[in-house]
Order: sequence, then C-alpha cells, then structure tokens
Amino acid sequence: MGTSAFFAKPETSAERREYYQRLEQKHAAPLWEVLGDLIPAQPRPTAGPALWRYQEMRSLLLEAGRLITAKEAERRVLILENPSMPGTSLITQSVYAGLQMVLPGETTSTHRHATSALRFVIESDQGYTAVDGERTTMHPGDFVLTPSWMYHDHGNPGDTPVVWLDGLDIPIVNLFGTSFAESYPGKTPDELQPVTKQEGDAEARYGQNLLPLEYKPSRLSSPVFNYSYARSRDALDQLYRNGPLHACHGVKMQYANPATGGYPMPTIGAFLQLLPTGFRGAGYRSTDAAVYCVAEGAGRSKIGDTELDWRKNDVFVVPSWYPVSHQAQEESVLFSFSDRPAQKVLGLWREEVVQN
Ligand code: GTQ
Repeated sequence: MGTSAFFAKPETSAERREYYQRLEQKHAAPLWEVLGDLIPAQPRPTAGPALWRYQEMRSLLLEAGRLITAKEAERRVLILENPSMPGTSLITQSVYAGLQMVLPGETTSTHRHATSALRFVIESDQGYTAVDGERTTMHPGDFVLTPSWMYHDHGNPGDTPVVWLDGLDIPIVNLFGTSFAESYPGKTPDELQPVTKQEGDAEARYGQNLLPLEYKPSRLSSPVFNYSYARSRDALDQLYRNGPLHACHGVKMQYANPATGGYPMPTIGAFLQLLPTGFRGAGYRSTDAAVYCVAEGAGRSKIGDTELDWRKNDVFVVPSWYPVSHQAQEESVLFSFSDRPAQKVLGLWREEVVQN
C-alpha cells in the first residue's frame, strides 16, 4: 500500500535533537519531523484485510451462550477486532462490528446510545428487535436499523439461536467526544420499553412508496427500520435479468431512506450486491473501508495482495483505499456497510477503478 510520504523529512543533527528534547519538555514538537505521517499523501489505514469464518464464530458464540446470559452481558456479542488493530475493539478505524447471539427465551434490556447501530441478520426464526416502541421480526438477510438515541431491545421467542452482525459508528462518535448512553428508566432493571405500535407500522407508513400526507422527516435516519431481504433480493434478481452488470460490483444497490433518497443513517451506509456464478470483477477502491457479510454463495475477494475465500455468513473487511476485486464461484449476494455517508457529507469520499 502507498506508504510514501508526500512531505519529506529534513535531516537531523545533534543540535536539532537537543532542541527537540527541550521542546518536548514544553509539550511542543517540530511539525517538520512528523508532517509526512500526520498528512500522508494517500490513505494509510491501520486496518488490514481480514476474514472471520462463520462456522468457527458460531461455535464460539454457542460457548458464550453457556458462559453468560444476554442479561448479564447486557449484549452477548463477540467483537470482530481487526488483527492489525489489537486492543482497539474495532474492525476499521471508523466502524465497529460484532456478532450478537440471543438464545431461545432470552430478551435483552432496553437501552439507548448516541452511537447508531445496524444489524444484518444471519440466523433467526422468530427473533425480534424493538426500536422506539415497535417490534420487527428478523429474518436472515434483513437489514435492521437502530438509529442514534432510540431505545432498543432484542428478544428470541423461537426455539433456535438468533445471530446477527452488528455494525456501529462507535469510533466516529468517540472521535467527536459525543458518546451518551442510558438504560430505559423502568421501575426494575428488567422492565423493557413498552410496545406502542403494531408490528409492520413503519413498513406500511414509510416503506411502500407512499408517505403520510405532509410528512416531514423528524430524524436524520430512515423511518423504515427493517429492509427485508426478500424484497431486496427480488430487486437484485430482476436487475440482474435486466442487465447490464457493473464490471466491478455486479449488481450493487444501496439501501435508501425513502423520505429523502439519502442513506439510511447519517454515519453508516449499507449495500447489497449480487455476483452471478463465475463473475470476475474488475479492481476498485474507495476511501470508505467496508465490512462485508456473505448473505449467499461462495467466492473469493482479492484485497490488495491478500486473497480471501468466503462462503455464506462469513464476514470480511476491506480497508480504506485497498484495491478490491470479487469473484463468485456460485451465485453470491454480499451485504456491506461503511461510513460512506459521513465521508460524503464532509467532502472526503473518493473512489476509482484500478488494476487488481
Ligand atoms: O445491540 O445494543 O454490538 O449497544 C454493541 C453495543 C450491540 C446493541 C453491540 C450495543 C449493541
């Protein structure tokens, strides 16, 4: 990766070094010694390419299920920590990812935080998330939002474990020093937020190409909070048949806020793409590092010099500005999320087609 510094470092000398030491005592430092590292000529992500095999993670999650309840843990989550960023709890510099499991009969407490969260459902029969007084039943492949500062809790009334991928903008919120979190103020710690809306209300109100009369968005996030896999998958299938395929992305769509056409949440965007059997994508890179979850199929992605083989439910990460190309061994669907909306609103986002 591009490690070349645009700004060259000047020669040093005994006299300069002695001066730098005196600066240090005054909590000051010479910019010319660090400029190239502070302002690199191109992104130098601390994250590296990495993959987590679902089969392995699933058995570790089941072990966690024997060791701790969802209640005691608050959230029973295995953090996916980038191997190049030990100790950070992060999968990239700007987003966090984890695998969460809710066992049959469990509920989690109701809480809210400034950090925005998304869920991409991996296993669920009757699992649900409740957000701001409305429950939504989760099915594999569903993309579910938990926007900033909305009370949420999860439950599993079914007979099999529920597992999903969590994505949160934790490092962005902490970068700005803007983290707040609190439990639902119930009479007991176990009291959940009340369910005040019929399941499906948000979907009917905002998710059917219709909007309530005089509707004005009252929040920055999408009023739809479950984007069902069945519908997204159908769209990809039809668009594939209609063609053409994008040379890098296959058929790739972004999840949209139906009230604005913008991203579903202000800091996190999400995408779903279909790669037909035998697809060999061209190289591409963008400044938004992306976390992928394999919804269907099997294939291989080349990320910089690293080749990662993936299959259903595996999670992998493409760091900022690394060239990536995808190949599909069988018809595959990839979900991904990134901080693209935040980069775009700040005027920072870049992309290009590259050799890879
Ligand atoms: O489900 O509310 O992975 O609060 C990390 C923090 C999930 C959640 C995470 C959280 C949650």
